Formats: sequence, structure tokens, C-alpha cells
Amino acid sequence: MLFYLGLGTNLGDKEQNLRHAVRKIEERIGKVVSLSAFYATAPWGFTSENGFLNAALGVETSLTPHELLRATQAIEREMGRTHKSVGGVYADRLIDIDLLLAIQEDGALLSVDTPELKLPHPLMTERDFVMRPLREIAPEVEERLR
Ligand code: PH2
Ligand code: MG
Ligand code: MG
Repeated sequence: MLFYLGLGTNLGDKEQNLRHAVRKIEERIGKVVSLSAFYATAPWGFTSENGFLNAALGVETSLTPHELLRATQAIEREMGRTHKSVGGVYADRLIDIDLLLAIQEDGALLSVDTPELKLPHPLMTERDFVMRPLREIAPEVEERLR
């Protein structure tokens, strides 16, 4: 299955953080078939003096969606991410890897709706920092999300 992932970081050496995450994804998850440019973006949904670097990639994997979620969470933890949010508010982070959507072998969009994982990502179309890099590598998917 082909998954599109969104990557974000706003602490430390951000370019290095994104490259490191891509390498770990390639080692543990599957073949990275597309990778966007790295986009400098302003923090969305919270206040921080640390700007973001965001990217999107496509990865072909035999993992199930929940296995993939656990694999990306392990990479986040190993890269030093301690918590997702503080009191329900977004926090600065070394790396965030979000599952955006998945395309099945027959070309259909996979739909997942569980407490821990929803695909396609319910907020992605409202977030320019997700859609700009995704549009670069997969211009055809946007109209399928409407
Ligand atoms: N991620 C968030 C919240 N806000 N803003 C930008 N620019 N980039 C992000 O990756 C980002 C964000 C939650 O994960
Ligand atoms: Mg996120
Ligand atoms: Mg996340």
C-alpha cells in the first residue's frame, strides 16, 4: 500500500531532522517513492517563536496502517520527541510524522476510522503546511479528498 506521510519539525537542526526521519522511514517502513521539497512555514494553531520546516513523502509498505502508526511513533520517540502537546495545546517538536492518507492496490483511497487513527487525516485539507508539500508530490490526490 502507498502511504503519504507529513513531516514537521520546529526545533534544532530542522533540515537534518527531516533527513534523519526520511532515512529511518526508508530503513524500517519501506521504499520512499516520492519526497517533497522542505517548506518553511509559520506555526499553525499555536504560538511559538520557532518556525517550522515541513515536508511530505510517499512510501510503499507492506505494513498495516496501525503497524505503520506504531513504527512512525517509535521513530518520533527515538528522535527525542517527548510529548505531543501540553495541556491539549500543540508544542514545539524535534519531529512529527503524521499519516495523511493511503492508496490501496486497486487505486482506491483507504478509509480508517478508529480512536487512535483516522485516514485520510481529518484536518489535512485545512492545513496549508500539509497540502503544499503533498500537492507537489501527488497533485491528483487533492480532488479525491473533497
Ligand atoms: N503541526 C502541528 C500544529 N501546527 N504548524 C506548522 N507550520 N507545521 C506543522 O507541522 C504543525 C503546525 C501539529 O502537529
Ligand atoms: Mg502534526
Ligand atoms: Mg503527529
